Amino acid sequence: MSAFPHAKYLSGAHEPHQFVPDEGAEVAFAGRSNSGKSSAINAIVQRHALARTSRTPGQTQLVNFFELSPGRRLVDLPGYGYAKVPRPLQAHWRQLLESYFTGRATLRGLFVVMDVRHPLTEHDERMIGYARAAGRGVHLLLTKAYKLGRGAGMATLAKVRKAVGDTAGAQLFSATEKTGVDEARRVLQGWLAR
Ligand SMILES: Nc1nc2c(ncn2[C@@H]2O[C@H](COP(=O)(O)OP(=O)(O)OP(=O)(O)O)[C@@H](O)[C@H]2O)c(=O)[nH]1
Ligand SMILES: [Mg+2]
Repeated sequence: MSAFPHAKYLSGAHEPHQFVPDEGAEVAFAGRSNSGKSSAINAIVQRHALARTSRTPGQTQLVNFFELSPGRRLVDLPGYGYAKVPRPLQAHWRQLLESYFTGRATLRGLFVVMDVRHPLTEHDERMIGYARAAGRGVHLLLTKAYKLGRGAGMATLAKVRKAVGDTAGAQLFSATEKTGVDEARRVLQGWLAR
């Protein structure tokens, strides 16, 4: 049974004026394209295909809003850092993300989703910076944890924790192996309960 049996897709925004009304509480997922944001959302919500996933990078091209329960939302942000996206579109997404972070009063926390093999890119650091500047919680998901093996995964986690200090939480995560899903869900529920 899902912790969020009534979760549903609301809408996708290409421009800030299309964001759903800024009421209630919201938690967002940011990360490099193909890092596993949409897969993480589905694992945490325990719904197979709530957010659309793809092998092809650049799948999530809109700011996608999901309702977990009345007034409680998740937001799947467009992935960044995918070189094949045309530059004008990349610039547009960057502006869209900036206006999301600066303007969104109901944003409680941000998950930054990073492939455990490529953590803390410059774009990831920028997202963490936006969220911290806006006074929001940040939690890092190091995804595809099994691709690195347990020892190396733990070593990466220790390095990432050291790098971010007390500005963000961090954990290993695997949507396919269901590692760290309960831990991430607790963080989400903690943010939404406040
Ligand atoms: N092995 C493994 N593969 C994963 C995991 N999470 C996601 N994937 C795979 O990685 C690919 C990308 O996953 P998505 O969830 O679509 O990634 P995304 O970050 O939403 O990508 P964009 O929407 O393009 O930004 C898919 O082929 C997933 O099946 C994981 O935990 N382990
Ligand atoms: Mg996606």
